[in-house]
Order: sequence, then structure tokens, then C-alpha cells
Amino acid sequence: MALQTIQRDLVTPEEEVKFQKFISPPKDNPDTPDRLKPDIEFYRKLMVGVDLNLPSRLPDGTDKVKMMVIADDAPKNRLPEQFPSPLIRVRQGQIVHVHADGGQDGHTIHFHGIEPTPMNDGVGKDSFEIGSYTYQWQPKHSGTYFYHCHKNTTLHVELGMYGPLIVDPPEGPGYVTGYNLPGHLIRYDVEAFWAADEIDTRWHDLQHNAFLTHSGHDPNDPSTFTSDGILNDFRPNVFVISGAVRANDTTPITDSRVAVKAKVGQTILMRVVNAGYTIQQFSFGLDADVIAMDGRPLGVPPTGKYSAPFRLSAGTPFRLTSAQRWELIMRPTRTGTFPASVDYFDWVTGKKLATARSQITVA
Ligand SMILES: [Cu+2]
Repeated sequence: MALQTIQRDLVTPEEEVKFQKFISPPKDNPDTPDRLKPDIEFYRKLMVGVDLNLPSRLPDGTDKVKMMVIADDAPKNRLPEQFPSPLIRVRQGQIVHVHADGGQDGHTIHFHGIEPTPMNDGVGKDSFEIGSYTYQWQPKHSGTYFYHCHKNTTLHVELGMYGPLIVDPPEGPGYVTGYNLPGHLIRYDVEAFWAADEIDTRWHDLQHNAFLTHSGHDPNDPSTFTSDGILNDFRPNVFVISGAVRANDTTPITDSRVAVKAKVGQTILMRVVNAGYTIQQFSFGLDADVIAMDGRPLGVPPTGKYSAPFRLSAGTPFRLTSAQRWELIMRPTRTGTFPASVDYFDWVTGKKLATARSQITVA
């Protein structure tokens, strides 16, 4: 597909001042450079509180965790506030606008795996933190992604400021790009998106700039660093898949965001992302073809020229670290209830911390 090329001049000194790094809150709410008419638009408000109810009380008596999310902010038909943040779904080649309101605190949205211009990449330290801004980008590769705040990232992502991002091929939902001659399209009937994550409830009592340099100060002056953070000390005590909290190591999650239902003869597309900080080991009780990793289809030119899709036989585990994404195709041939699980391993010691179970029901 031919993508649109924008001819532009260099950023002027007047423009540049609006895009200064390390300014929190930003000096200005800059206009989007090279702004085009969008094919699709989303509205997001950064850092909105949502309670995550727990299936049982923690030892300290708490029965909910305060999450911070990137909420839908659409002028009409606004989605309820939710954890994880609501899906952004676009098609390859579309001009996408995401109108983001970061408020006075200054947040960002980074569209992980998308390749926009630097101003639209939403990496606070490399571009700028926003008050309000319209992110503009055009996805070149269909696949599985996620988006998240990239200010004080370690904390803000942990607090819940992330959401799933799907780039469909131009044919739209129901088709995924994967090795399949002649057109490298695979049709699927059932789609699931697992964002596995874990929560250290102590972190949710921190203020959102914890361990960040004080706003407005010289970011290179150590005397402005705060020491109220514990972000090297991660001891998760709540484990989730796509916002559904597991009760214990053995009870399957039946929440419809996680449990998969399909019929014999149907094709299941399983999208999986490690949205946490542990090493996550996934296992599915059906044979699966791994067709894509990190938003790039295996075996499909140009990016997959030197790779190939491969088969994982039922129950074969695979591990993902933070932000890794895999796409798996499963084609159940018999009825039954098949296990599906995530094991969470400590990011430093490698010790197993917990298991979250669910299932794939084939009728
Ligand atoms: Cu943030």
C-alpha cells in the first residue's frame, strides 16, 4: 500500500519552543504539525481514577485497588471508565487522530510499536509531556499493539494507564495479516485480547510524580530528584488478565474478557501482550500457530522476510517480557474445555509468583 508522504519544512524556532522537553506542565499546548484530515478519531483523558474490585480481601483488609486509567473522552457515546483503558482499533493506512487531555499534571500517550513522527511518539523524555494535544499517526503494519502513558512510565503504566491497540488490515476486523498465500490474510471467527498484568498495591499509594524530578526544575540536577519512590522494588500481590483479577492459583477466570468461547471448525485469533513487569509464561490447551510477534507478521515480506510462523503444540508454554506481543491462531477440531493460563515470574529472581487460569470452551 502506498502511504501518503508529507513534505514539510524544518521546525521553526517559534514552533520549537512549544515542543520543549522536560517541561511539566508544557509551556504551551502545541498544534499538531503537518495536521491532516483524520480517517478516524479517538478522545482520551489521562489519569482518571477507577476502582478495581478484588475477589477477596488482601491481608491488610483492602478489597479494591485504585487504578489510574486513560479514559474515553469522546464528546458523545462516551465509554465508561475502565481498566485497562478502552480499545483503540484502526486500519492499516488510516490517518489516526487521538485527542489527548493530559490536564495540568502533564502526561503522554505512547502508541507502542507504531512509528510516528517524534512529536507524535508520546515519549515524554524524547518529545514533550502534554496538557492537551492531538496525536497524529498512520500505522504501516497491521497487528497487535498497546498504548500507554510515557510519563514517569514505570509508575504510570503500573497504575493502569495502558490499553489495547489493534491495527486491522484494510479489510477490517475478521482478518489478520499472517503467512497465507497469495494475499497473506487469515480470516478468523473469534478474537481474544489478553493483556496480562500484575499490581503492587503499595505503589498505588504513591503520588504520581514519585521519584521524578520536581516539575519545572533542571532535570539534570540531582538535588531536584525526589526520594519518595520505590520503583525498583516491585512486589506484586494482585494478578490480572485484561482487567479481570484472578482469585487464586487454581480457580479459572470466567470473565468474558478472558475466557474464550468457540465452535468446532472456527478459527480463534488470540492476541497476547505482557502489560506488566514480571516474566509471563502463557500456555494454551490447543495447538496454536504463532503468526506474528510485536506487530509484525512472521514470514510476510517485507518485515518477515527472514522469519516464519511456527506451531506450538497444545500446552507448550512460551514466555513474554514487558510489552512483547504475540498473535496465535487456533483451530479447534473437537469439543471440550481447554486450559489457558499465565504464570508470573519475579522480574529479578525468576521465582514463580502466581498463576492466573482461564479456559477455552469449544462447543
Ligand atoms: Cu501518566
